[in-house]
Amino acid sequence: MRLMKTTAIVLGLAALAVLAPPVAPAAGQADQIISVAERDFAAAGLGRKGLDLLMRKDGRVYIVASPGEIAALAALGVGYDFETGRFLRTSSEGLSAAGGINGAYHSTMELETDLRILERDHPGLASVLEIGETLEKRKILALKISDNAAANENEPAVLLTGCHHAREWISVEVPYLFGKYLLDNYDLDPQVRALVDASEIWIVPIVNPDGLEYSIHVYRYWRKNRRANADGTFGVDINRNYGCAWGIDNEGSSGYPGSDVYRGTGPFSEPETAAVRTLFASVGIDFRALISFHSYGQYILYPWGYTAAPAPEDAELGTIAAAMAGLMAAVQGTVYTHGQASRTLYVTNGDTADWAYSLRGAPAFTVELQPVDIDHGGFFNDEAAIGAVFQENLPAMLYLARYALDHPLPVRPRIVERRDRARRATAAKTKPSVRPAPG
Ligand code: 0X9
Ligand code: CA
Ligand code: ZN
Repeated sequence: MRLMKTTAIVLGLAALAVLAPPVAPAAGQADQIISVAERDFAAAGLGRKGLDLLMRKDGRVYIVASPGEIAALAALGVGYDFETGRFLRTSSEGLSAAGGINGAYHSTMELETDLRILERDHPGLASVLEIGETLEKRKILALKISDNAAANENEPAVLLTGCHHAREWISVEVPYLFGKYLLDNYDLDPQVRALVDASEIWIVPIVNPDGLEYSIHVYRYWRKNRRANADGTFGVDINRNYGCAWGIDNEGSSGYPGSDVYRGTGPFSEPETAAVRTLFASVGIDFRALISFHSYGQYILYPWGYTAAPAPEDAELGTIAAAMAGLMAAVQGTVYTHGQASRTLYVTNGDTADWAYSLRGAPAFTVELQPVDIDHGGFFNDEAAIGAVFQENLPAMLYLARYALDHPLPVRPRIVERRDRARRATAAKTKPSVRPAPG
C-alpha cells in the first residue's frame, strides 16, 4: 500500500466552524498525535477540515491535533487513540551531544556561522546576503554561489530553499551541503567549475528561522512561523502564504489561524514569503528553476498544486521530475515518487512551487526528502543519515542547475504582480545585495 506523507488537509468554511475551537487553545497546551480509523475519517469528512495529517497506515490516519481539534473530534463522536508516545522520539535520540541540542543539524546561528565560513574560505565564489528579517528579528540568509559572486552578471540562476516548515530539519542540510559541495569542488571538478562559472546558484537553507528555533527549543513538531495571530494562536504556514491562487479554496489551505495550514491574512503577509518573493522575482536575476526542500515522504512534486488541472508545461515538468527521480534512485536505490503535486500528494494553495512557476513558467519542484514514512523516522532523521540523504539528492540538484543553464525562459512574465513592480525595480537598483521589500 502507498504510504501518504505528512500532510495538511483542509477546511471548508462550514467545516471550519465545526472544528474551530470556540476558544483558542491557551499557549503551552501541546498538540497531540492521534489516530483515527480510515472509515471514521471518511465518514466524518475529516479530509477537508484543515487537519495536519502525519500519515496513513494500516487503516488508520495519524493527525497532529491541537486540544481544540481533539475536543471538536470528540464532539463529532469520532473515536481516536493517542499516539504521541509512539512517535515522539526523545530530543537526543540519533543526535550527538557535540552539535548542541539539535545535534549535527543546523540551528539558525550555526548556519550563519557556517555560511560565513564558506564565504571566507571561498572569496569571490560565495556571498552571504540577508534577504529578509523575521518577526522575531532573525536574519533570513541566502548563499549566492557564482564566479564573481559579489557582482551581478545576470547569469542564469537557480534557487534552492529549505525549512519552510520548522520541524523538517533535514531540509536545511541538503541545500546547505549542495552549496558546500559546489565550493569545495570548484577547483577539483571541471564540471562543477563550468556550472558555477556560467550560472548563479542561490541557496536559502532556512526560510523559517523563527519556527526552526521553536522546533529545536520548545516543540519538535512545530510547523509554521511564529506570527502572533489576532485570535491568540500562533503561526502562519509559510507554504500556504505565496501569492499564486492564494486562499482560492479551503481545501488547499485554512482560514482558521490555529490550523497548521493557516494561510495568513493575505498573500505574502509574512516576512519569510516576502523575502523569497523579493529575491526570486528580482529584476536582474534570471531565475530559471527552483527546488523547495521539505520532508518527509520521498516525493518530487511539480505544479499545479492548487488544482488538478495540468500546468501548461506539464509534460516538460514531468520529464524533468522523472529524470531527477532516476538520478536519485541510481545513488542508493531510494525511490522518490514523482508527479503533479495536487494529484500525487494533495491539494495546496499558496505554495512555493506554484508561485515560482506562475511567474515565468520556471520548472519549480517540491522535493520531500527521506524517509518514506514515520516508521522510518519521520521528521526525526538520525544525524548519521544527513550525508546519505544529501548524496542521493546531489545528482538531481546538479541536473536541474544544468537544465536551467540550457533552458532560457520567456522574457515576458505570465502573471505580473503589478503592485510588486516598483519594489522589484528598487531591489534591482540595490544589486548585488538583495534587500527585503519594505513593509
Ligand atoms: O503541505 C506542504 O506544504 C508540503 N508537504 S509537507 O508535509 N512538507 O508539509 C507539500 C507541498 C506540495 N504541494 C502540494 N502537494 N500541492
Ligand atoms: Ca547543531
Ligand atoms: Zn514541509
